[in-house]
Amino acid sequence: MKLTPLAAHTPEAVRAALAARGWEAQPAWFAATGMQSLVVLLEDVTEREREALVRWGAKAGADVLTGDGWALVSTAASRLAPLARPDRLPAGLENLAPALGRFLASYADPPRRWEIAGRTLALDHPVLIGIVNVTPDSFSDGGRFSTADRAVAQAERLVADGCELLDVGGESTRPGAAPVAAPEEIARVAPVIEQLARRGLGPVSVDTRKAAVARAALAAGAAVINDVSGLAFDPELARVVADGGAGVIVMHMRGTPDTMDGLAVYRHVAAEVAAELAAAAAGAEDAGVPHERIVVDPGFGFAKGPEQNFRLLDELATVVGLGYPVAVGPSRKRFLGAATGRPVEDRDRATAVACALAWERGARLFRVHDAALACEALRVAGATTSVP
Ligand code: PMM
Repeated sequence: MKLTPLAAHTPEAVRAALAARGWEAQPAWFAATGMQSLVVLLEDVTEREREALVRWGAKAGADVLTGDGWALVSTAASRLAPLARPDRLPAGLENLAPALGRFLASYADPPRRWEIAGRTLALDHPVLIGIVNVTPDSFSDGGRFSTADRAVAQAERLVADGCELLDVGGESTRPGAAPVAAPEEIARVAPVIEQLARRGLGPVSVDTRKAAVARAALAAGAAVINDVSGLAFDPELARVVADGGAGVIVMHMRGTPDTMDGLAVYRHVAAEVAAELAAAAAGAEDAGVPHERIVVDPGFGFAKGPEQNFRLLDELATVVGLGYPVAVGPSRKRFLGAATGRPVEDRDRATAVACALAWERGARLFRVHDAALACEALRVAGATTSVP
């Protein structure tokens, strides 16, 4: 007998091993995803549920670690699947089925498209979102593109370098940045969005937390609202997205740019960010935004310190497990400087590496200042992944 350990970080190695032995593509992919080992963390577990889980684990051959109110379950996806089926559920585990069912469905068939106003973006390859700042005080390009003409020139360069969405922002969200009133923010972004639409550059997203700005941006031709407050800052914003048929990026943060640094306290950052994002996305759906228009973003640098950002980057699959496409925006951020020692103007290589790592963990959209380097990194990362 000859033994070869396979690479088990994705189902790919098992799929390829089966394909090499004559299996057709689809059955090989389903068998490979079924064999993939998954770990789920269960919280708010009652004593009765905990006992039922331990009994089930012993019978099913799954590893179950438990403590007060929680359980960690590790087993193959195919073993976990019966727990999501009401007709095959062991007694006592009825509450587990809906959430587990949603997770397993999106794990086996991840979202492949994002519906935005007027079109669909395919997510079978890395999608670059180019940053077009029209703020005089953005931390990273310091107002160099503060006029509409300069913003348009920057947008042209971003599109030439491979961006499929242009994110126009008129309010800096760095800590301590001066707040911008809605009329001023509209005066900054609307003319730029109009010009981009007129020149066929885009689609365009608007980076705003305000319903009034979102409404004006959609009227000017924007197709996506990118809200760093996760629809928490302005209670009207979710309705504007729903009524406008727009796509939305729901980003995670806590508090406001002024208070967020003091709120970067987590016991388990990936689980907490995922739970808070799930609640924000559910709020969007309750306000009438269809599931297929929603993208979530862990919000690197927002209410997170360097270590928390790196933990979150490593555990990004936890956010991907929510079942929405995931966008990330590590571009030029402080945590990349903490790892490389590089100043803000010299972090595009680090950004490109972070994007490639995020792709490997399931992110599909990448918000960047410099698209050329990120595009190259993501081409390499994308070439290692093949999903039928
Ligand atoms: N970061 C910034 C602004 N907007 N939007 C999303 N979706 N994700 C981010 O990480 C994000 C964002 C801050 O960076 P900037 O001032 O360089 O634009």
